[in-house]
Amino acid sequence: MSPTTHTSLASETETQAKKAAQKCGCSSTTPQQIDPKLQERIENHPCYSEEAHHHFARMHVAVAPACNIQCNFCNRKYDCANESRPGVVSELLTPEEAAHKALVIAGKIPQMSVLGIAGPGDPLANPKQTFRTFELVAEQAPDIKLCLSTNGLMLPDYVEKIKELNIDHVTITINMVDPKVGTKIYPWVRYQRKRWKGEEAAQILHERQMEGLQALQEADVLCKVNSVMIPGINDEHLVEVDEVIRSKGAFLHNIMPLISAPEHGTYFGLTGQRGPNPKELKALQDSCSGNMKMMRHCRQCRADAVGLLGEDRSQEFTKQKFLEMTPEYNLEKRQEVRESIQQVREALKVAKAQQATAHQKRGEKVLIAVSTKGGGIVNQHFGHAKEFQIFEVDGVDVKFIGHRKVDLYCQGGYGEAATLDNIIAAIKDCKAVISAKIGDCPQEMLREAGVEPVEGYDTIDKLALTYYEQLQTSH
Ligand code: CLF
Ligand code: SF4
Repeated sequence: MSPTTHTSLASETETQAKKAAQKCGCSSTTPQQIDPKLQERIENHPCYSEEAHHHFARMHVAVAPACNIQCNFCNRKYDCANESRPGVVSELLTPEEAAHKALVIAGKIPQMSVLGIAGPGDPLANPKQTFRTFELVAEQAPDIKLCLSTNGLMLPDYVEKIKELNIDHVTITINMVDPKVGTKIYPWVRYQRKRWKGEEAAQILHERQMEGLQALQEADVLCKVNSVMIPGINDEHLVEVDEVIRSKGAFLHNIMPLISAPEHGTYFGLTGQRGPNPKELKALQDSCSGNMKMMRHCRQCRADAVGLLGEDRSQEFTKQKFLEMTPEYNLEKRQEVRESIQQVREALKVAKAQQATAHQKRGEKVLIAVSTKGGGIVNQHFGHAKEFQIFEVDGVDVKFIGHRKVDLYCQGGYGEAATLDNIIAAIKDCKAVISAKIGDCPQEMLREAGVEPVEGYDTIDKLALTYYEQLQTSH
């Protein structure tokens, strides 16, 4: 998307949001629940702020091939499964190529606010490439936030370096705090030139992760913890993991579902270990949510992901393509785009507050699916959705609880019946699906499946609450 396209999308979104706000005439904004200084640090980070993920994009650069542990949900032919979708292979880059790519994308997608290194192996098992990349990007594009994701084994050795380079966001994948559970997840760990197995291996990893987490807190680096939910192995245990990491200062917990397709050739895939279904995942996230923020909008993206979290633009920027592109990084233009996004966000906040005034009667919670291209607006046709965002609505709050990936229904002018069946299966626990437009055939089939098709083009909050109100009065 060019800067111009983005600006027009922004103003279109802004107009929609402002219009919605004006209709009810309310001007108050939603109060922030976290410390304003902290809020500022996460404000434009699409992973650390759920609200930001509707507006800001991230990019990953695949500069880190080696790994120092083995996870049973990972096949080394593919990218690190701790922060990416299993079965995906990224093109490896040198730090110089990675910095070039960052500058190209910063020009083409000015709402890209974060550069992350998350693989294809473990970034801290490749410290030279990882830190060189961050150095080059920080020198040439100072407004891009730097983000690192690691299994934590080598983290205690690099916290100082992380601080020095102003890497303000670090993710550690922590799947256990009990080495006995760890033996079922990690067959080995390579540490201090030795390969450790069994409980010793899990013990080393656990101690290093805890030490790293503590050191990040002391250094005032924001830390998110990712955990892979593996039913029957660590699902119940993750409640304890959540408590421990919270007590040690983690800012955000992201519990992701295990993906274990046999064709990915992972140990879990080949032994028939299943992943959780959306209901199980939500139940665990709900039971862990306590005082700590829970991330529910993770898309388990690739080690070379580019774009908003719900979109994958990596194929527009393959190595062959981006090396031929001239970087058009322009700080001034990027700031203008940021300001226009800020206006949209303000307008959305006003619209949200206005909805809060208009809807004050809580009722039974229902799930609603929404198709959106981002910006907090229902602005996508049903047939163009590659995912549906799922909201839990109770008449007052419209809470984002996750997403469901689907195959595209509209295939160049006609709809695929089999695809429609799969889409309906993916959202059949929802009372309604709201899209900018829904064709007659899907409307009929959705109704038959008990999912009400609703057309609308406005803020997600407004359409969801209006539908909820209609639902209540029709009962
Ligand atoms: Fe990348 Fe990770 Fe940084 Fe985000 S991803 S390194 S924190 S910029 Fe985000 Fe992607 Fe989920 Fe990761 S959606 S897989 S949590
Ligand atoms: Fe694979 Fe990442 Fe685990 Fe290493 S840390 S084995 S790359 S999932």
